[in-house]
Amino acid sequence: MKKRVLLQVAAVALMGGCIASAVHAEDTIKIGLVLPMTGPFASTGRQIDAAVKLYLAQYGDKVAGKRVEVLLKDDAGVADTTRRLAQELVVNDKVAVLAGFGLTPLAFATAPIATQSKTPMVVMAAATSSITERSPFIVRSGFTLPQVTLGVAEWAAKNKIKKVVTLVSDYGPGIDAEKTFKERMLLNGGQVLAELRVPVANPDFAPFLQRVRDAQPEAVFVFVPSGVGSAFMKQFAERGLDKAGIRLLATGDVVDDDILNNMGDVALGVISSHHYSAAHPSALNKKFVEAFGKANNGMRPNFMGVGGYDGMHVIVEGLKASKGAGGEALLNAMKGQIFESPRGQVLIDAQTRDVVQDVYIRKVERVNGQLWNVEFDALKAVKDPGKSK
Ligand code: VNL
Repeated sequence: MKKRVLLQVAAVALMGGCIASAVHAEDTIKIGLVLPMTGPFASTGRQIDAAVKLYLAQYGDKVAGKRVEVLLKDDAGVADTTRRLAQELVVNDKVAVLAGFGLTPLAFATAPIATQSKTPMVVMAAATSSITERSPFIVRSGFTLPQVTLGVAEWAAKNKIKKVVTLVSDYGPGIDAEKTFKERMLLNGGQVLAELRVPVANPDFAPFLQRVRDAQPEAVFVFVPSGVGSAFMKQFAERGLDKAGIRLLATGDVVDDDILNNMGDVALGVISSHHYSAAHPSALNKKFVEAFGKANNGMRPNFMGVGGYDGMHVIVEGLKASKGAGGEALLNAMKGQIFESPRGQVLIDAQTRDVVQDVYIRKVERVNGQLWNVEFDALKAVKDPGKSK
């Protein structure tokens, strides 16, 4: 008797579960969000996850009468894991769109899955120029390294800096940055004394900084991925490069807003160019920075957070236009979108599926006791120059 009742209860519970999940599946649109939530690039995952949550909290999670559900997966920054998770999200969870992708190798590894399954893939972080060429289903909501490097290279020329050394992380985005900076330098009559490439995993900057010193340039141009700037700046100061009269020029990745405020005086005066600063003086950005901080224990959004926030905007507006459909309908609805982001005006170029945006020249300054990248000049509506060659 007891056993039978138990079995009945179990059967009813099972049926109920099936019905609930069937109803659930019909009423939801799933977004597969794959990010490095652990490992050396966890700050990128943390920023994007927080921004995606903030977007849905601010604008609601209802689209075309359905609820948007984000399935967050941690790839720990390992490409094989990203690929496997993306495959499972497409095959088992039937997501309408894949999103995230904290690093270039992770985006490269997933591109064939997007193509084969015709699933749109929104790259929120990874920034090597060629990523969007790996699949016609890739749309980028962040930036490219050639795009942001142009600004600081032009600043160097304008400020009569002729002799530089470049120092970059030895993989896609670093090589893009190195190439762009060098080309601009040469075009403007400058000279690159040495091109140094530092391993991505557990970088020890000391021997490279010694080589920078030995070359006696007027400036060193640096790219390291988001989060790594802290270790770099510490060694830059320890080696006394800040006191040796060698100017530090960088992309905004090095002085990223997630870590800038803890860098100390060594960061003061660093010139960088980037598409986003938390100090961007627009009303929309002020609201964004405040709401982001409020929801996340005072955390300051960085450019990764903005890539995630705008990526959600592109997805949600795309889903509205596609009436909740994924696949090619969603892809087409994401192309050509124009909107105001916390970074300024952005356009998703329908041809390249990359972002066209302003790139700002900034200087690290202390304002009200905190360090900020203060924007003082801008290149308007910059397209990724990496693909025109
Ligand atoms: C990449 C580019 C990653 C720029 C970054 O931080 C970054 C990439 C994690 O393409 O791997 O700041």
